Amino acid sequence: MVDNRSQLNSNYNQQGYFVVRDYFTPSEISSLRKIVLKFHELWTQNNKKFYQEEAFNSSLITGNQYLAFDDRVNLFNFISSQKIMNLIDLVIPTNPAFMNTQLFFNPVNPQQKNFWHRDCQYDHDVDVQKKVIHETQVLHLRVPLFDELGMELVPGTHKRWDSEEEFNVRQEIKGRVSSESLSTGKKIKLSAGDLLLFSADMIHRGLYGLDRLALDILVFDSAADFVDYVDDDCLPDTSILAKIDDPRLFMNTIHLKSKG
Ligand SMILES: O=C(O)CCC(=O)C(=O)O
Repeated sequence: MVDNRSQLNSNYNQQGYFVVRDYFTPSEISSLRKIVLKFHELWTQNNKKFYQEEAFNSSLITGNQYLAFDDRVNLFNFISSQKIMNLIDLVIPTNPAFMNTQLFFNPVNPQQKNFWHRDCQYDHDVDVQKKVIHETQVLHLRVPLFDELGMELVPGTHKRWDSEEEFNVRQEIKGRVSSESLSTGKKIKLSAGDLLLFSADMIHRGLYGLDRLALDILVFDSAADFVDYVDDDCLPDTSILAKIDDPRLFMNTIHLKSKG
């Protein structure tokens, strides 16, 4: 595992992502899938119009709007399990902090297209994006609950700026659109049981199709200024914290919030 860990670390540093195949047992995935499907059914009923017309993800899966106490405890324990923490610690060795969860599914409209982006482009204009990609980044840990076509990533773009082709497509300029293919894109097919960790600020897009339902866990480095992005509702309260085996991922966020 030591060699494997340094290999994963060097994959992340060089490429901006790594995949661990068959990381979870069928029984771990089946328990997680049951909880997440409960959330998804209630969420889609409550967001009918948005779901029918344009949605491709939901968030705050750990919140208290849709899941009951025991399911939330189990979900928090999955997110902060030894298996997940081992991977987070590899990339963020000091005080990693929980940001949120998102659930990615297929849009109802089969004509709806996916789109290349860096997550930071929704918060910053181009000049700032050029800077933030060299600073601390948010991580996504994707846990597919069914086999899926996965993600398409542009390796190395967590640390480098766009080529002209990438920039024109991602920004939809010079007649290009963000759903076009990129010559530098790398498709990563995923099966239930695999885990994909990637930098949210690298150029990426989801691949729609099959029965995709993927839980993304978002984490950040406590040294970076991301705490304002965290919604209180996705954090455990004291009664849940008492039932989490290793709550440090959540405690780091709660601590940052208290410093406000
Ligand atoms: O899977 C998708 O549809 C997009 C995923 C994505 O953009 C992300 O995880 O940041």
